[in-house]
Amino acid sequence: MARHEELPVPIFTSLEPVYGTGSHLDEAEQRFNKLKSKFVEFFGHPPEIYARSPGRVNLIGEHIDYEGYSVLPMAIKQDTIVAIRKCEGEKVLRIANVNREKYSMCTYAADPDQEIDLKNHKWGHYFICGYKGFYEYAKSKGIDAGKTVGLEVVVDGIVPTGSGLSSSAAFVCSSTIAIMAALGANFPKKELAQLTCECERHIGTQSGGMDQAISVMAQSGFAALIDFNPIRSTEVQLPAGGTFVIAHSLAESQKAVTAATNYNNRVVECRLASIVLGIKLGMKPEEAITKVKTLSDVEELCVSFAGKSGSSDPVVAVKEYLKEEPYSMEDIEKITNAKLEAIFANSPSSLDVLRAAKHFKLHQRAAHVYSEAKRVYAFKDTVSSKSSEEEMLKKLGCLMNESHHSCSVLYECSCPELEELVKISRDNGALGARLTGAGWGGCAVALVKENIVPQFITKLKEQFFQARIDKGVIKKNDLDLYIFASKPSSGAAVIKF
Ligand code: NG1
Ligand code: MG
Repeated sequence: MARHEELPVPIFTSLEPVYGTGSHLDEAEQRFNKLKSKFVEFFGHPPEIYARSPGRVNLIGEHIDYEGYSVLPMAIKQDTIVAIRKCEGEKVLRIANVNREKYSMCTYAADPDQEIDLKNHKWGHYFICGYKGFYEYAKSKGIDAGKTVGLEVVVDGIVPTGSGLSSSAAFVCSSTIAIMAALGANFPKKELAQLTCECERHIGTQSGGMDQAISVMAQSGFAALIDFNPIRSTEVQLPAGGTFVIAHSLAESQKAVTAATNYNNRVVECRLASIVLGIKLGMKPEEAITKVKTLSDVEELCVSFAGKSGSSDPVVAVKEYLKEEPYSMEDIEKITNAKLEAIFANSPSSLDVLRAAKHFKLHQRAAHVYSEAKRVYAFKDTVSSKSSEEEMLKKLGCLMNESHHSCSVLYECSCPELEELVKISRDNGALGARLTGAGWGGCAVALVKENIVPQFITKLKEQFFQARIDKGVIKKNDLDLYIFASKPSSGAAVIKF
């Protein structure tokens, strides 16, 4: 039997297979009805087909997907739904949103080769990522995508934006799948995961592939271990007695805007750390510069070095060969024998990083990546071990706490609000709590025993959110958008009523 990721995106004729039954289904039905009536209101006729793709919470494995290491997220119920219709006449893409006040209609030419105007950020750009991605993929596979046609689109996203829950991937994946369905194609899920990851990079972040992979491939009831190169997803059954509670720090992280100093900066630091490690461990500088792209590329060298001291831990090589003090650009150029600007000449977003950076913390970033990669496997091994549920939950909580500490101290991607939220979570009985997603704002995720979830949520509302309600940062009625328990939800789907 084919693995599920080899199969195409499922096409359903009702909402039940996606949203289950009960209040969830009722809510979904209302949203789809509203989406359809907005479509009629904007374009004068109903859509042909719908697509949906969920956000995700990463349980462990932060900032390591782009270094080639496996991660362990689960899909959440919040998703983006897209209604679409081809229009043969005008070659225009009209992208509207049910929330017209916040997101006004964006119009683009129906041209797959158009460049995205990064200096002028618009919400519709994420749709264009998917649009370009669809045609790039079709071209690379020799699939005839037919003549380009105009598209009418309405979007409704309920994954909170800038929250580390991957509203962007939910939007890019649902858009790509809607385009694919409207044009009568259907690609295997793992190909879609790869192509949506690549096409989201048109927005200017050098992202890894975690978000798109889980959004496309998630299976209801399971978290997933996602491996890269090639992309693969393995279901992970979480212990029934634990619940993951997601809470928003209310600091919004605008990744597309802060890329040069935050996200892309870390990607560049990891690349430099891997090149320097490669050279210190015997590679010629030119060889390291051309061949080494990620820390996983030099892991074997690191491990064989560590082996001499009886260890198998690549962090041993990091301690030996990367100094703790930040590197200046000149420090690194002495080692690489090349200008950093030349090394990154083909990557405009990396050149932005070089211009913005004062120094590079190679030791800390590499130590985080190698240790976090190990924690992912420890997490996976713990849930599949024979330990009692009590012990299992305790161990998972510890791993989450260690992950947070590493993100906060070594990777420096936390912020005061996240630190406060994580502390309050632990003080109120969380077995573990950590920032989730890219960080610098957004959400924390806490592992909480099932039987204390309601009181845990009440305590967080009192101790973290109440002061923010008093200051008018959020409205009391919206609280459930900012703190909620989450079960593993299902992945992307096409819906044709
Ligand atoms: P968020 O910020 O949650 O969308 C980002 C990246 C992931 C991963 C995490 C950090 C994108 C689309 N996603 O997630 O690939 O690197 O940060 O673990 O950039
Ligand atoms: Mg994102």
